[in-house]
Amino acid sequence: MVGECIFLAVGQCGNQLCWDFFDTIATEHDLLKKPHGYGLSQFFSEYTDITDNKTHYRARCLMMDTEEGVLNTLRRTHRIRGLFQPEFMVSDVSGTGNNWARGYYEFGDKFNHHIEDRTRKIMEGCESAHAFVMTHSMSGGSGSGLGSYLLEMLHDLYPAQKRVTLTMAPSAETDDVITAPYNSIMTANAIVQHADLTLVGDNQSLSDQITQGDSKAKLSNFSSLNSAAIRPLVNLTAPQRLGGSAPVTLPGLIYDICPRLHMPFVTHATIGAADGSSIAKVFRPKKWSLASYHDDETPSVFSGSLFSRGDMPSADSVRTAMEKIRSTRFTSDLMRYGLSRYDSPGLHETTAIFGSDLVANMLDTGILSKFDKMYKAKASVHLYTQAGMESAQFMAARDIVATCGAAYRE
Ligand SMILES: Nc1nc2c(ncn2[C@@H]2O[C@H](COP(=O)(O)OP(=O)(O)OP(=O)(O)O)[C@@H](O)[C@H]2O)c(=O)[nH]1
Ligand SMILES: [Mg+2]
Repeated sequence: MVGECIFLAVGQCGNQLCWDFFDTIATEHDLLKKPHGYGLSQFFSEYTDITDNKTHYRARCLMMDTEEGVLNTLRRTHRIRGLFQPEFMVSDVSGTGNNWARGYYEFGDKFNHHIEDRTRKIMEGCESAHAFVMTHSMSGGSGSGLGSYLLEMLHDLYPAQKRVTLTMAPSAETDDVITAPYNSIMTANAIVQHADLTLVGDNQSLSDQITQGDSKAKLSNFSSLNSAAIRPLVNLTAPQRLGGSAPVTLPGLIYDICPRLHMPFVTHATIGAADGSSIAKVFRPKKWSLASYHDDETPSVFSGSLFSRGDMPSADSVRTAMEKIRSTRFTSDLMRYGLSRYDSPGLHETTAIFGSDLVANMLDTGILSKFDKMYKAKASVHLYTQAGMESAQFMAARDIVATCGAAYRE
């Protein structure tokens, strides 16, 4: 029996990531033609349609937004729209205007019953749900504010299930949301307290990863960024979905990766070919999904796991690569790794996820300093207090996040 994962998508980025994730795994399972994979039930429920007497699938998923445009477009145009039911889409018309407080207070209040009821309904369709996976961005108002509300609600109502987030953080140089520093710190604060594992990426780093740093190679939309952003989750869940020699569950991964960090961010990278020499490449900044502000651009690692798809690298080459990583950047002996072999023809990828000080760096020198600058000038603070937030909450959240960032370095 494979424990189920329930997906929760919040805001524009969250919903687009979620649909792209399901599109990718539906393709891997050939869901629309010849479904296969012993762990299909992890993400999909089955039902028989009496009109054609065939088995059909539905994503175990609840979708939320404070405006309706994104969900309307997805349900009208996306090629896997048949996997999603309107009953599990919760939306409104006004949006939050990039304001965490409106997402948290106004829409938390407004959607509360609806979300609770729909989540319970999905839970009732599971035999033993073991995790929630939330997709969202930190910088707008819905994915951040309503997402924070949701994490808190899940923690309260379903403490036994792990809460995993796939989170897009603002990029260092190309912030496109003015209030992103406030929204990001308030969201990081909620993640620290209510999430068990966060896979975090930023658009600039993902774009560099795809274009290999070629500034002329412009990305015209979010779809290729999203393919890169969801890849770690696709790969990490693959052994359980498709079968493999060392199936990994999300709760098991949390146990391995975050054995002692109370701020459970991880960083990860997807690399091209699964041989020992390229495994070592995960330490090259262009392969990371999150920007680094380190002087020497290489993070310290506290714990980590590697997952390979397709052809297995030889045991020797893996050992050599791991030794290299361990000897250069490892600050403890907590390195654990699992290599899983399972069928995925044509795919040669290794996803590495590391508990590291990369996120501490991002928090210390990136978002936190922008937050401090804005807060000192009291820029836009009134918009948050008008929406129900106390001004003291800004600094309280900032201090919790900064403390957690510092804890990585101890
Ligand atoms: N990778 C990726 N980033 C996205 C996507 N959509 C939006 N973003 C980024 O997410 C940030 C804004 O967050 P949104 O998700 O649009 O905001 P929201 O959660 O809908 O909140 P509102 O402010 O209420 O609209 C910006 O940095 C965008 O560049 C997406 O599909 N993929
Ligand atoms: Mg939006």
